[in-house]
Amino acid sequence: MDFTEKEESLVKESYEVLKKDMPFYSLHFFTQILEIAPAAKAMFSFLRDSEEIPQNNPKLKAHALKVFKMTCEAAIQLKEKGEVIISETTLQYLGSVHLRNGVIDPHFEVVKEALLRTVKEGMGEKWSEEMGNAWTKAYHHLASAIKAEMK
Ligand code: HEM
Ligand code: ISQ
Repeated sequence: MDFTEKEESLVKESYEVLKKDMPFYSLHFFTQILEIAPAAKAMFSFLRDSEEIPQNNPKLKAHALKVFKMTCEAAIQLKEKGEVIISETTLQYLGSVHLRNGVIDPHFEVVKEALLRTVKEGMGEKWSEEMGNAWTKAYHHLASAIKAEMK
């Protein structure tokens, strides 16, 4: 697995942009997920009982930030070690949370697409295909680890 320094910096650079406005990007991320897969709404506790995506919901913001952050950390590990290592406790926890909420493999594609659209939105002119590919690779490794734990 060759993940270049350039790819790592593209992910880091865009993560920094997203981090600056989590209320906006977490909402955007979620809106994209529901646009691609409306049925996903029922899986999220903070969405189930509301008509629309709640603005400024602390859980939504915190979770979305974690997804961005973990993908960015995966990129750093890929560059440094050539693989993504997640602690056993974190993996077990994430595996069980996702299983319990009815997440299945094809959903990971939905979240990937929504994640890419959100990075693209944040980066505007600075977005490039290379940047998208770098996020895709990092996300793929992270998602594979969670999926394997869910088996
Ligand atoms: C919860 C990360 C993929 C649906 C969470 C949490 C994290 C997370 C950090 C919060 C756990 C907690 O602290 O309680 C990730 C990462 C993913 C991923 C890193 C991919 C690499 C997915 C996918 C779906 C999904 C594909 C399906 C649409 C959920 C749901 C919850 C959750 C339903 C529970 C939210 C709640 O009601 O509290 N995820 N997730 N996740 N995730 Fe994911
Ligand atoms: C949890 N898992 C995957 C994607 C998410 C997006 C927003 C909030 C929480 C999430």
